[in-house]
Amino acid sequence: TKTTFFQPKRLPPVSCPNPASITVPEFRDTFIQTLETLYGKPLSEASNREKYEALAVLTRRFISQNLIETRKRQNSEDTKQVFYFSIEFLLGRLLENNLVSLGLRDTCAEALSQLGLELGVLIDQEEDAGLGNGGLGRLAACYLDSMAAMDLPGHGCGLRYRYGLFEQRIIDGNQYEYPDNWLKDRFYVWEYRRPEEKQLVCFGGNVRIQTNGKTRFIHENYERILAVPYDVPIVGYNNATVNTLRLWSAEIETANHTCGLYGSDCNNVIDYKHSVESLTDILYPDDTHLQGKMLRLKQQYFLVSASLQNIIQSFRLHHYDLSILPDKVAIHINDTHPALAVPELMRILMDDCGLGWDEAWTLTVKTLSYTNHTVLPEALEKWPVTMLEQLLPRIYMIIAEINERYCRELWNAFPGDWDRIHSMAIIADNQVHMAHLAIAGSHSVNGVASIHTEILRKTVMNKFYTYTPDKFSNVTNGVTHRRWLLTANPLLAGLITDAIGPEWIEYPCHLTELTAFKNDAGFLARLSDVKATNKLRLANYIKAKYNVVVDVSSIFDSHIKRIHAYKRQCLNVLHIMHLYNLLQEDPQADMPPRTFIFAGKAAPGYYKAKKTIKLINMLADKINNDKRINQRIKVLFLENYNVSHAELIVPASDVSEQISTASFEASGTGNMKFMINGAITLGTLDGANIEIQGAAGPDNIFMFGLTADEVLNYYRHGGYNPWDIYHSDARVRTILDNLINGFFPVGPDEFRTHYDAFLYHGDHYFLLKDFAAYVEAQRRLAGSYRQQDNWQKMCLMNIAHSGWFSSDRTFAEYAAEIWELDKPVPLWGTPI
Ligand code: 4GP
Repeated sequence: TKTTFFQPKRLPPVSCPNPASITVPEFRDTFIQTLETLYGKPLSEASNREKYEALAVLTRRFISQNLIETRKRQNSEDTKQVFYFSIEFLLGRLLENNLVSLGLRDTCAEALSQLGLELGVLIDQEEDAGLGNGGLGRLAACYLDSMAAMDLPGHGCGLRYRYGLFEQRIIDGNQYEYPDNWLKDRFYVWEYRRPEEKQLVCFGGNVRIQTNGKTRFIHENYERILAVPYDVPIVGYNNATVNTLRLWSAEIETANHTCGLYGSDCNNVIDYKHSVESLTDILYPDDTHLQGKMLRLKQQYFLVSASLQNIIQSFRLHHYDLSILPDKVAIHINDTHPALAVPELMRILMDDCGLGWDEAWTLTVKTLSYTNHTVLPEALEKWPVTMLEQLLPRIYMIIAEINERYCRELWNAFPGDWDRIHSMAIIADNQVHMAHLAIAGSHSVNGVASIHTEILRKTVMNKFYTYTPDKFSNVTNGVTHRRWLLTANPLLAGLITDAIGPEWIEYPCHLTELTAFKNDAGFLARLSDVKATNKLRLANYIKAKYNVVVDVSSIFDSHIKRIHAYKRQCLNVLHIMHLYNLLQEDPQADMPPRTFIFAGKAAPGYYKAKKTIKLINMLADKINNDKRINQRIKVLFLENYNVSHAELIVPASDVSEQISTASFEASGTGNMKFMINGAITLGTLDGANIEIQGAAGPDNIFMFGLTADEVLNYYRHGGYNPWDIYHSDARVRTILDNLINGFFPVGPDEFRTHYDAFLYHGDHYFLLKDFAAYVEAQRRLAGSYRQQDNWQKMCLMNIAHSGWFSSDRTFAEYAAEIWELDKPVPLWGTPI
């Protein structure tokens, strides 16, 4: 099966005051002026960090004008706008991306080189904005890029965390978490603080019901926290569009908190200030204790309340008639974290705007839509009723009323079916089920890959699907090919443009034109050269940072993502241990050299994931220091995985490990980044891997292992017996014994959790069950790598069919089918 694209309609060109018309000398001189103005020192005395900031400020000048124009245009056109609510936005660095979008990268590089400076060095001065954790947050960032590039009026709404997730350091093989002080106590060049657009968010207190005349709910005695927005401009590629990511920061409302209020002890005010500001200190506060849980809930409400108040105020500036709200505004709930948008929008429409329940409910549902990103039960959020009652009394009243009405509706549809109603209720067993709230309060619910949506329909959300099938749809994820190919892999981007012209940058479906080169030996050789150069770049980084020399002719096999049992980094480890044992037995064994690259963070409270990091590092130590082996295999764990590291690793990888237990990975997006960069997927039939296989063709991917149906079927029948495999497969027996028999120079209990999980807890993620198939797939892959002509052809076919996985396509689907934006967007059919 092959990709079939419906060619997108060409959209009318947007007139763009072209910053690219600036000449190199002008750029150079303006850069020097900017630096001198900022720091009052000559270039010769400035640090690299100062030079970076000057360059970023100069770049921002080009952006600001377009930002002003875009705001003006979007307001005057009065078209429908999207607001994407997300607790995470994993932006990464912005300088290079912005230069590329503005068409300034080459001018800038040339201007700097005339000053004896290297653009790359200054780019490396920028911290990653680590305002996210994983796939969901990076996806949100990709969508922002696509919205701006497609000139869609869409904005992100999030929180401005003072600290990112954490900075991971590996010490003696263990993960240690350090504060990710991404702001470095300096100014963040890319943001505009807008205190005049502040909002007040209220917590605690009580609700007084006034019943004389119309019933009114008066929230009183609450704590007021100021939400101050910081706008990060999101620059469209080669158009004049600049959208915004609005990040809210918590501040004390100084007018009401003078020293006097606390007697003469001013320190109390300072303490209070710190406690208020700590609301937006960190992403995902530790929720293993009550205080942390409360903080998370507070953050979620802070995000939705500030954003919604802001949106409704802006709407009312231009419209009297609230009934057209869904024609002008679409609000998207990215996973359940912003699900309090449902009751908060109800509150605003009723208490602040004076609408009745029914009208407010109709508008709320029409305005909101919701995406689910995971089927992991622990991620489906629930909040204790008491916590909501205490922290958000008015919001809780509204949720209770929504629940009451929803259950009544269900009773009418399924009279007497208490079990069903209980399992669908928004409030049950003293808990508020956020996914249920999001489903009830949205007009659209979607999964993020075909198989994921099927699983939602058939199992996790089956009862909701049965009740309201029309709400459910699939929108397979995508990634921005502009960051992940054009910016991160300029050599490959250049090669592609030389071959098929630059249209693919705005219309990635044009990448299919590359198939014409699949038998062009010269082109395939150039493709191979590009990969070799990228591998060398990564090898140099590894040498400089870890003092490990890797063989650039080896297969670079990368497994980079959050560390989680279902993502099965351990399956990869088992295979490497197996190769090690093979080479011990037969040092001449015929296999191409391999470099196994791991990177990823483990959640701080996730013991087993942290032990997995230790296991990988112990294995790396053992192999990399074994002279008999280390010319054949190397293992690396690259610390502090983030967007910038991915931008270095992905273009340099030959193989993309996507080996989650089938049915667990909702979609995956790393798989798409690798595909776009011509790495070959080694994967299970899970998430978007299935669609990648459909697009690239089965000959251009290595798939193995249980299907999702098989996995789910095992669960229905109580799992399987891992001891059968332990006893029947000597390879497995040896490796598992190695975990506890002193093979690693650690105590016997170091990896006991893993050993026990395999053998005594039923191997929940089916690693042993999939082991033989994985080893075989690895063997086939290694064989293929030796046929370099064919391998390069496979790489090419992946790149050629990766356009469908651009977030431009995904976004077009959301825009047309879920948000019903006014602007026509190109739709591309399906990849299979
Ligand atoms: C992730 C999913 O695990 C991943 O499969 C998916 O590609 C991504 O969302 C974007 O849809 N989920 C999360 C999360 O990041 O926190 O649940």
